[in-house]
Amino acid sequence: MAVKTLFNYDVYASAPEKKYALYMMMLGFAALALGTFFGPFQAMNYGGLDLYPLLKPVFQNYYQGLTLHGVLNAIVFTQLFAQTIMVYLPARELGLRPNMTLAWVSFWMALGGLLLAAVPLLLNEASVLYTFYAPLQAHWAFYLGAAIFVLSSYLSIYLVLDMWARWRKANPGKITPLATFMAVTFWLMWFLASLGLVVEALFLIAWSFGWIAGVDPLLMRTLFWYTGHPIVYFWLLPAYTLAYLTLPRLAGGKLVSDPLARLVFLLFLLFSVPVGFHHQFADPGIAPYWKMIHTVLTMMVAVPSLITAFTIAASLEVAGRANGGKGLLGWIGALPWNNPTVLAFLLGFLAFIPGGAGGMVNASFNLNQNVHNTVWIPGHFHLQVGTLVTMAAMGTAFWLIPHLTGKPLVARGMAVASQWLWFLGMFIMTFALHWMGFLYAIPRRAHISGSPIAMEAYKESAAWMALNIVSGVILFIAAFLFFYVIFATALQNRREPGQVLAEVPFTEAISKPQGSRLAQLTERVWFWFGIAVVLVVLAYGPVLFQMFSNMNPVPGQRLW
Ligand code: HAS
Ligand code: HEM
Ligand code: CU
Repeated sequence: MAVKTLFNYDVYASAPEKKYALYMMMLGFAALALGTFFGPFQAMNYGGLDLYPLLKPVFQNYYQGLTLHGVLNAIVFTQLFAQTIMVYLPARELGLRPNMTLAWVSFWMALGGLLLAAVPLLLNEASVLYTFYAPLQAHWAFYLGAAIFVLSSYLSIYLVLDMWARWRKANPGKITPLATFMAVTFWLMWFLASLGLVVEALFLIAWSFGWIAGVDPLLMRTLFWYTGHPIVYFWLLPAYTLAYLTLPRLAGGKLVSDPLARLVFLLFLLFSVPVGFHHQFADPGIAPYWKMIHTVLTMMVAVPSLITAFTIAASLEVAGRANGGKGLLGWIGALPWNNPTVLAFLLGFLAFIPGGAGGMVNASFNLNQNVHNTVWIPGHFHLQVGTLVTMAAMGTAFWLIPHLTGKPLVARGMAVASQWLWFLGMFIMTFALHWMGFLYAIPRRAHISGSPIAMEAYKESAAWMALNIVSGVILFIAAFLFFYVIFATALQNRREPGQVLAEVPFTEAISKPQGSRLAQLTERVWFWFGIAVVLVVLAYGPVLFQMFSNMNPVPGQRLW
């Protein structure tokens, strides 16, 4: 009884950053819950089953749902998760408290921006999809809300740089601890990457208020993809961070190399941004040699993921062998597959292998002609962001919510089931989408189930369409189980002392940074940031200069 009173007291009094992290993360999961709700409807659409009429009169059409799906999942959930992990982990590692006033300002900015953008989204006044390509024009509140939401991440950048500076002052000459190094390079990458979106937002806001009559669609697309490619690493790197820092330990082993992990994050800082034209191979107005340069740079940015494949697999092998696994592959079975967090990462990484291979197909300039704007593309990225990134977040929530709140995980069996089902559903859906896109050229972003002509044209693909229906049902159940588990965990009244005192499961490294030349080199973060800026200026400067000096503004349109 005494214990209960003690822990009902105030868990956050001695660690206010826990409350901040909890609120950020749960807001992100709330966004994911609503965004994911539309997923099965879209999967049914590609199964030839039009369930959208069921959503009327609340949601008007396919594109309103698809916009909510893309915006809430890919922009809102991902950013909020990054603002949780990439602030909380370095704070814990360094034993420093982030500036709590600014941390809360960032939370309220994110929430305020989200609510402002939500109004036109829910009223069908902003069904412009998460890429908001001009000349599609949304209500100003959408652009303004989105801008405020994204700008809240700039405070997160500051929070981490500030903690890093304080730590360095107190520890001169020491090598930055790994989580902090990852967070610093991550936020610097995001700062450089987000500039395209910031400039685009200025145009779009002015345009939607009527201060300027038109915007140039090609310039808007180019600014969008300047941010739009690196944003996928903004989604991915929190998952990688958790995979390096916590997964080996949770699996019962160690990280094989700390310096290699630093190299990976450094390469992402260098190569994430100057590659955006691989989304614009089909756009006129960009000379092919520029597209070729971005193709080559895209192949470079796959390297850190290949290093990650090696390092994480090797660390898992160390864990499996420590658990008693024998022989060539026996260590795989010896991994703790019944731990829902480990399971989520293992399955997520398995999906990431074909997802990454598909990315190389997309990036291969001429092969891209065959897949661009087909459902192959949602097939690709549901393996990446829909599976690995989302499963890493789901899996992490299973220990992080107890860690932050002191409340034990409820319904562990359901947690495990949700991860198997999510993986299975995504696997089936993405398999079907790849096939339908590559071989039958079925377009993405198409409400085919609402069009008898389209259904007639694509009838050869009926078997694959059936798989989409199956996947939609499985994913719906998976999502239901997952959200039940986390919200029931967070909202229960029970707290346990052991949970409150539990530390972040940071992994020990076998090969350490002390004395490593590689680690010394990566430590010169500002120098590498400068090189990243130069690369961006070289890869984008001349093209952007030309576009800015030859603008062809067009007025807005509403097609929905
Ligand atoms: Fe992509 C389109 C190229 C990675 C997301 N991508 C998209 C879109 C999204 C997206 C959302 O070049 C659509 C945008 C839209 O709406 O139009 N992508 C790539 C390439 C990579 C890549 C080369 N993408 C991602 C990631 C994403 C993401 C990551 C989200 C998180 N993508 C493209 C291109 C397009 C594109 C074109 C435009 C297509 C078009 O025409 O529109 C690379 O970064 C991928 C590198 C990854 C690997 C895999 C490494 C494997 C690992 C797993 C190891 C396994 C282990 C398991 C450890 C090389 C790390 C062990 C397990 C045991 C059980 C033992
Ligand atoms: C688009 C299904 C979860 C991000 C789509 C599409 C389908 C789909 C079929 C293609 C729609 C079209 O092109 O017309 C699902 C299902 C999910 C799910 C069944 C799980 C229940 C997620 C998650 C994320 C995500 C977790 C990211 C975190 C996206 C994005 C698009 C998309 C960014 C593109 C939207 C656009 O083209 O504007 N989804 N999805 N999805 N999905 Fe998902
Ligand atoms: Cu890309």
